[in-house]
Amino acid sequence: MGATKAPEDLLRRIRQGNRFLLTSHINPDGDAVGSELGLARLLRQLGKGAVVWNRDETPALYRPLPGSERVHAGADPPAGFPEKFDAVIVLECPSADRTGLDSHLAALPILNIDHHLGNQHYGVVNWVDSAAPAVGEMVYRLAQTLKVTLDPETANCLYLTLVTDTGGFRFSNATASAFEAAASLVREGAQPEQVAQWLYESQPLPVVRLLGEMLPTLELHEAGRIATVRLDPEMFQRAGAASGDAEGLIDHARAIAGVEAVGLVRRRDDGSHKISLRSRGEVDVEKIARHHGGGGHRNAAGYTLAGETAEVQAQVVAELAAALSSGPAHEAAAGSPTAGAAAGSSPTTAALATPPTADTAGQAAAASGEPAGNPAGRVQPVE
Ligand SMILES: [Mn+2]
Repeated sequence: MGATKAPEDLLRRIRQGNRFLLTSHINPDGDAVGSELGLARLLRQLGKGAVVWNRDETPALYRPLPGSERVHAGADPPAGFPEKFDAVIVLECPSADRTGLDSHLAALPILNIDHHLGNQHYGVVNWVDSAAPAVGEMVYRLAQTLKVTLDPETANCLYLTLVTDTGGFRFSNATASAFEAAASLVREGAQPEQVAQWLYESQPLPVVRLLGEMLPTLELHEAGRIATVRLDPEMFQRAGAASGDAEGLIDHARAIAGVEAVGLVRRRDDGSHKISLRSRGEVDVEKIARHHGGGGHRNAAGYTLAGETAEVQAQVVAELAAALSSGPAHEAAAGSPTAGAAAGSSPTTAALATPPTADTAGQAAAASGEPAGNPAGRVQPVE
């Protein structure tokens, strides 16, 4: 599937319309927010009105993006909707219901711009390019077709979509066209250093303090193939951290060489335990979570367990050990530990790089209360 051009019908509707509502999926990620804000600026450059409306708030991570303060968030429509709008442009969203706003959106023609393989073509116009590294890259192509010269702020918005969707140009969707678009956007004024600082160097202090609380609890099991970490309410208190500050901390344990599966045992105020599991490659932790009434996807899942912390942790380790020995990763590892490590890491990259996989994962993970990002290295909102 090569890069496709924006369909004529889309161009015509954009040229003829005066005012557009832009939206994306619930729990918006970098590609969603960057594409929306970038396209909104581009439309305004064409003399059109554009309002971004998302069901959920913009994650703190993406709030430095220009225009994020103007995003309308929540279940209630913005002023003048729908009568003052000509069309809805839905970006980076595989189905209409994933906007969380579909009952409202039906009032207007929907222009669907996306790169998910499983996109349901719910628009009157559907521009779906599953080869695109990010929807922001499609918006960039749209700008070229419409002959709009980007300003540096718009270039930054679209550049951010490439960084987040490719995991900082690490996933297999970091294709030549991803780098080409990135290079063009830098030429148009995007600032990689600035964007990297927003995404990777803007952690609130309590998050780093909480990491400091968590790391001494790190234990390795099964000859270093399983890692466990723990959190409890006292640690949050000492770190001055809020509940959401733990998001992404588990990835520090998964980044250890040789570790194939991680369990985070988090004791809550009421004494129950929230278990978060992460794995590499073929090691399936969703099965474990589902067994306990939780959910997620193969490499990231969560559930709740009652009991004493030590017993809960022992059970987590036992179930992860069973998952290791039943997965193909184990068979690969049987011959040589070194080969096993390599076999464990490369399929992860391949599996997680495909946008539909990642999105399905995010969807399921969100349903289970797990972070909606890609846990194997995608940028995760740290709020
Ligand atoms: Mn995307």
